Amino acid sequence: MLDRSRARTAALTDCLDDDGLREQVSPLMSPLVWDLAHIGNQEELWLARDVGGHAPLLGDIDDLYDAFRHARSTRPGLPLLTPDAAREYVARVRELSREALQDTTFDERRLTENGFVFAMVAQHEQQHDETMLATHQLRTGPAVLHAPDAPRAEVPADGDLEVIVPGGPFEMGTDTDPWALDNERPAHTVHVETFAIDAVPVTNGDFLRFVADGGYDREELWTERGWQHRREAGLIAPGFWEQDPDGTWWRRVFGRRVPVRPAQPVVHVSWFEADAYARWAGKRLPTEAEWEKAARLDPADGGSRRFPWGDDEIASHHANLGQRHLEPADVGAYPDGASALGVEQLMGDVWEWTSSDFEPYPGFEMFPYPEYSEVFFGGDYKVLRGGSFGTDPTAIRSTFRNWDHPIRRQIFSGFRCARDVGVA
Ligand code: AVJ
Ligand code: FE
Repeated sequence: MLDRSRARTAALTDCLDDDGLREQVSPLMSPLVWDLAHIGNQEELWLARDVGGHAPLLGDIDDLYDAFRHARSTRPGLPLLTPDAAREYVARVRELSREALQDTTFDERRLTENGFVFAMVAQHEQQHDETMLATHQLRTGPAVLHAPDAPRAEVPADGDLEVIVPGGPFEMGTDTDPWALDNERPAHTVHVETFAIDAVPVTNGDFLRFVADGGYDREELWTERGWQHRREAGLIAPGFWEQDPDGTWWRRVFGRRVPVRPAQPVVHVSWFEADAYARWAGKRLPTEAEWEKAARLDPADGGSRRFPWGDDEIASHHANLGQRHLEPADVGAYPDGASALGVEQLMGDVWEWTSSDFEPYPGFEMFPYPEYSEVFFGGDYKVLRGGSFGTDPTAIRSTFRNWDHPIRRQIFSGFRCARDVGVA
């Protein structure tokens, strides 16, 4: 898994020249050469030094690559390693990680403490690879990334279709998943009322109707903060959408201009836009607990599964993950990935905004460092679930929790709606 993440990191960085790697394409993102060396530095801290007991390889570079010392917007001004030096550094660190791996034993059900940090480091690299993919999406200039189109649905799913999720208790989070990060723990029982959830994510076609119905101009559909942001940022459509004088909408996707495909899940929307759409549709966003119950509940035994389709490892027919495609797949394209209740495309395609703030589960214990999750609890963050086309299978499961500010939309974010249903 470490090798797979490194191949992806190389693909995302070897396609640009040194200037491209040093460029800051948006104040929201780091130069790619910072992500590259940060990946190596985190790996050095956790594997080469902590597990392997090695001394620092390059003297005093930890501060440069500490995400908490330097805001993303200031990183181009730092005396960063050159692209070649960064490549050499990450390769040398990897050699030491391999040595440390030889001496580490893994427990089958719960990775031992040293074993866990290998899983954490592999996921960390994949998370930064997704962040680097978002940086690529923000770049201008010719396309440098290539991939086959995502699957098309012969018959796109009916966007109005909902699934009823029965009320009652279910087990949220996990005590036993060896890959789970601290914020996914511990398992705990949560009661939710019976509710309805969309069987598939909200599509471009759905969202176009919201745009055409004046959704961006109707204050009553937005929260107060959402409306203020919509005005200040001048939002009129999802991120990377462009309109021709004749009214046709296009999307800019990794350096190409493509028609807005009605059957594809909408991507690059902020929480505020998702929330306004849901109100326009007479619905609401699901809570995080509702989303997880829709994904995990097995009504046959009341248990919670690792993935919507069960506990089988992720295969390519289940979900659009791992940057195999550079776009979400049409709704209806992954019937094999449906949950036991029949909810589709929960994994992959687009991260799904929920109505929930990012908070610790009852009994949360920080592990192994507070800067992964703990320092973000109580901040201005909404939870996203399920992963996107740019998320690697190692870095996603139905318990995985992502979070971001409600104004953000450079991430591969979409959503689906839910609503209350009266119980007879
Ligand atoms: C879990 C995606 C919000 O990218 O900020 C990367 C993951 N943590 N390095 C992020 C992470 C430390 C994190 N997210
Ligand atoms: Fe990081």
